[in-house]
Amino acid sequence: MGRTIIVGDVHGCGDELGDLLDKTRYAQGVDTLVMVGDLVARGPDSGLAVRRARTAGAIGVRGNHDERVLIWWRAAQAHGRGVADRKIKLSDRHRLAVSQLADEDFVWLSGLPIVRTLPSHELIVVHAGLDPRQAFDAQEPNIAMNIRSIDEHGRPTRTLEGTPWVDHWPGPGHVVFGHDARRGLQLAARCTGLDSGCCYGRELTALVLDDNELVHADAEGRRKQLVAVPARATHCPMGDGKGHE
Ligand SMILES: [Mn+2]
Repeated sequence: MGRTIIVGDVHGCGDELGDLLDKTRYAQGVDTLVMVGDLVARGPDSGLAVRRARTAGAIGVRGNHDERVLIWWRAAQAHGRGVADRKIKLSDRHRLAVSQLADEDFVWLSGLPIVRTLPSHELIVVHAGLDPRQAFDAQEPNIAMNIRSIDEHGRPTRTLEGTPWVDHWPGPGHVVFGHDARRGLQLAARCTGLDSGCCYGRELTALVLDDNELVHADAEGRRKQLVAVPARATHCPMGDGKGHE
């Protein structure tokens, strides 16, 4: 069997995804390619990003931005694109993303689950994180796609206030996620955060594991399991973290 390559948030950076597949020497049909979600928006070409992942045979989980464009697509499927444009309020970046995506891309995005496991690596993959009050397979989708922290009352929040959710996850399993470019790479004992901010001009990062290999428990060992490529440009300014996305 081949390796498992788990890729952080691509956010429309299709060229950098190509660079990362080259650098890791991804072998389609041999290796397993797993996306942590948020393939669309912010970067220059959401269509290229999803097409690259899709045609490379990737699996993955759904991110909050993927879900946003899927809300538009479901309305377009049900009522037509004109009605969807009127009824579904999209930001400029999501409107650009839906214009770049083909039907095949939407179908592929719509097949992404909220949480998935990679049993041979004892991993759980989710876009934003897990509510520590619930089992990994009983998560509320909006929390799993948006959480960043646990607030002072012990509740999940999408903001950076409180403490990172990774500090609260009791296990079992090791969780690989994205979504939190402001905190960047997170190498906690039971969790690995892979959003290294490619769309903001930083890096696109993958966790690369051999067949049945487990993640290193310590951060130094885990760094050796990471492969990254630099962003080709600063595609988007980073917000203040107070917005809802
Ligand atoms: Mn996200």
